[in-house]
Amino acid sequence: MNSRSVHERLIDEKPSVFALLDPDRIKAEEIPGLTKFICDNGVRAILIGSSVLVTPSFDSFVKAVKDSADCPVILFPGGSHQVSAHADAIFFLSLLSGRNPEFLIGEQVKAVYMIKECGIEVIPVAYLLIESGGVTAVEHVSNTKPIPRNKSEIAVAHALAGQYFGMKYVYLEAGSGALNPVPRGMVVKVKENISIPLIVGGGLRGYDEVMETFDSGADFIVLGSIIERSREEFEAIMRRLQ
Ligand code: 1GP
Repeated sequence: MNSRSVHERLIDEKPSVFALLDPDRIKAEEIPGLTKFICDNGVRAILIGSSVLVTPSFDSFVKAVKDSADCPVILFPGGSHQVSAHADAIFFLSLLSGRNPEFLIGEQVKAVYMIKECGIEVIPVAYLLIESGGVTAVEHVSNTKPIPRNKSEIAVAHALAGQYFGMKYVYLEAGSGALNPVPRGMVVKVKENISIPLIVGGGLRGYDEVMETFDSGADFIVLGSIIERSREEFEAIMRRLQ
């Protein structure tokens, strides 16, 4: 049992990589091997979540990951139905970039009793969706407009609002499988203006993009689709980062 909070353990080791596992895209029998593979490659934490979630076995998915993981397992929920006591913590997201009250506060209120009952650590995160060249699942499901790619000042304003609300991280999200990742210039501007850690994810496909994102100021980057697409590519990126 680790007495330090998940948040304290995360910020100890920046920059680093979070791996995202989507229960809708991974078969139950793959979970132990995949989790071990991800951990052996040095990720800092495993995030679990889905924009939609069609699988009925979310709780057992989280348990199976936790049973095989030697790093923190953090829920990254697409809605109030994605809560499990088997995780170490939950990113308590508010989609600040949008103006849909359901994703700003509605889903969160629906989830709180369950989160309290679970007793897992709650990590508030300012979640900002950035336009990435096509309609992403987050945009469609949340029914919100992403922040335009060329409007860094708008991203900065939302990131600062999250910081002033007391949120622990800002997450710049291009969307899973995004055509284009968050623009470098936007990452630079947001990082220059906030004093809380910055997470960047969505559409990161290779080592060069990952390094550019770190060099621009990301404290953490998130890799999801690449793990599903090619374990070799994921492994190659992680090896070069070490
Ligand atoms: C999505 O940022 C994450 O929420 C990861 O995106 O699947 O494109 O790596 P990818």
